Amino acid sequence: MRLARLLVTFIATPALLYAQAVAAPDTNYTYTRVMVGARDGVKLNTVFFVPKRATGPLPILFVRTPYGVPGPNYSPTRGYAELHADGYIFAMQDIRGKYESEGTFVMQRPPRSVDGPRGAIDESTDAYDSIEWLTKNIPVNNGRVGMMGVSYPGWTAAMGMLDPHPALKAVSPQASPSDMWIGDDFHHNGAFRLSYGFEYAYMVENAKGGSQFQFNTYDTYEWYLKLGPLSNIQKNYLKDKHLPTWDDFQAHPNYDAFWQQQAMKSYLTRVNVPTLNVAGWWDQEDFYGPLMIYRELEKHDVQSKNFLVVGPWRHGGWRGGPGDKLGNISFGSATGEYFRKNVEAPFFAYYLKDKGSLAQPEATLFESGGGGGKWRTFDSWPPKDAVTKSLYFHPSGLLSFDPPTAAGVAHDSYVSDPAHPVPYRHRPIEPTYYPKGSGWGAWLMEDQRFVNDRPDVLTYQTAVLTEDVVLAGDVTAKLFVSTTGQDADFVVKLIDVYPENFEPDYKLSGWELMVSNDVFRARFRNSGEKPEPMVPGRVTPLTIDLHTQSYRFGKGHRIMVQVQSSWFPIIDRNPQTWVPNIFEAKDSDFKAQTHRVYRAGATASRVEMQTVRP
Ligand code: PG9
Repeated sequence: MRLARLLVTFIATPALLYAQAVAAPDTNYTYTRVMVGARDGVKLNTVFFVPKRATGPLPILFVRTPYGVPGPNYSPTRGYAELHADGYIFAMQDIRGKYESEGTFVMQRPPRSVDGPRGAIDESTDAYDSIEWLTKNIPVNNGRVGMMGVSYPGWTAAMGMLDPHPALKAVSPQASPSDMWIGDDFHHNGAFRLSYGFEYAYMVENAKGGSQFQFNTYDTYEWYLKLGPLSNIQKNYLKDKHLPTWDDFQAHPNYDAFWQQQAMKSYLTRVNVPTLNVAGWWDQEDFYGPLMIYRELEKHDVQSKNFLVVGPWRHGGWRGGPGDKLGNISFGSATGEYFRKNVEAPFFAYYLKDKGSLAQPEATLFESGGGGGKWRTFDSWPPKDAVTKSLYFHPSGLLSFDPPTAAGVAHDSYVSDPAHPVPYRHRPIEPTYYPKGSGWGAWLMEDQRFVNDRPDVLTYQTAVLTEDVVLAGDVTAKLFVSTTGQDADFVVKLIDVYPENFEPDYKLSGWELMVSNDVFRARFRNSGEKPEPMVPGRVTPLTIDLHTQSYRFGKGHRIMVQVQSSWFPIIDRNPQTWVPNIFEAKDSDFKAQTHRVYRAGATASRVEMQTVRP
């Protein structure tokens, strides 16, 4: 069974939904498979479905994927019913080097330089060449193409916008990564996403058609801890086999040219195709990416054709299903259906079929919390009238919008021991894409009470709120820290604490729901390219981007902030002593250290958030 199909069958990874097999062909479509030649002669495996009952020329929706294209026993409407109700030709392609396509796969192949050699290829030229073929060869197409996709296919859609084919009229990059070192799948602020990075690299590169690493331990927390230093992955498991992406992780621990060339930021100045950026507030893989793409495109969006949609979703959670719930948290309405019907379908219908008048607001964001949630629209994001408020850390675990009054120095401290890292989610932690089910998809919704009583987690919480606090915009942690060691990670989590007697659903009583979070590897505090040791005992300021949110902390709830220094095994362990490259650290380099978080006077740690009136 193809890997993509296997993954979809068991865990319905939304990014892979396209490859989902159905029992029989959809009799409403004719299915064709062709090899499309790119400019360098490499042939790309491409399938397309043409509606049989088309009464006139139709536009083409085009998806380029590393996860395998469907066979004839498939319905393009699966997960896309609202869109296909309008009538589209649907085309899908294996990107080069994957499944049935020729050529070499390169993980997140950096765009070629525009003044580089003639005939150079990248994902944008492959998209261009394929669109050229599709529009010339598929009968009764209307000469317009839309690209879309979730995650990797979202990124290939975004790549299609660089020097686009003239027929490319609309693009929806959904959960597209944009910078694998700063904030997407493989690292966050330089901290390596160990379990995801390793398991994904293995899945995509161990075999052309994909495969899964076979863990001999169900609880991967235990497996990764026993693994010891990262170099043991090559030594004890991969042995003589080399995965290009694993080699790259080891060779490029810092934000060097390798990662910078791949990052999308500098290329987005070239884009002028109408863009519908889609993200999920609780996307466990690529939340940074879509927001960054939206903000960069916005800088050049003179014609107002760049839009943002964010809903209460996990990675790809808007594809298929109602989207009324994630993990144990309900949102009071079918948010996925709403998006597909009222945002996605009209966007493509307008640009590809001249249908409707496109009343698409600049930003359509779901405000979660407050006992469910609601869609809100904005003419800019963050909202222009947002006011920044700071939540300060006080003695005895108190969190307050009031700054500390005491001058001088005060701190809380904890011992962070790499031999006992804080689990990032409830154990047992199944392999990320475990075929028999994994908590990966909704881990960001998990109740954070499971770490409250750990001595290496600092917890600060407000009094019970007497009125709603509406977060609308960016969240940033400004910490002042020190360590007895020479490096440390700091994880900051902004949490909504449900009332102890939560009547709408008593199982949620006291639930601690993460609203925003991220990790920062302190060696990169001054530069991603040139990491520096921390000076033992020196108070050090850290600014940690906790991204952006639209969330209502309801009256009767509390707001909580937790600070900790490990999040294992999604983040690799920081040795906390100085090693130039953590991938080369030895067992003996990993040492327990005491970290302090300061909370008074000029070193008052806080979480800043943009708010609007309730
Ligand atoms: N998050 C996945 C991914 C995208 C791009 C690179 C690496 C991983 C995905 O779901 O496609």
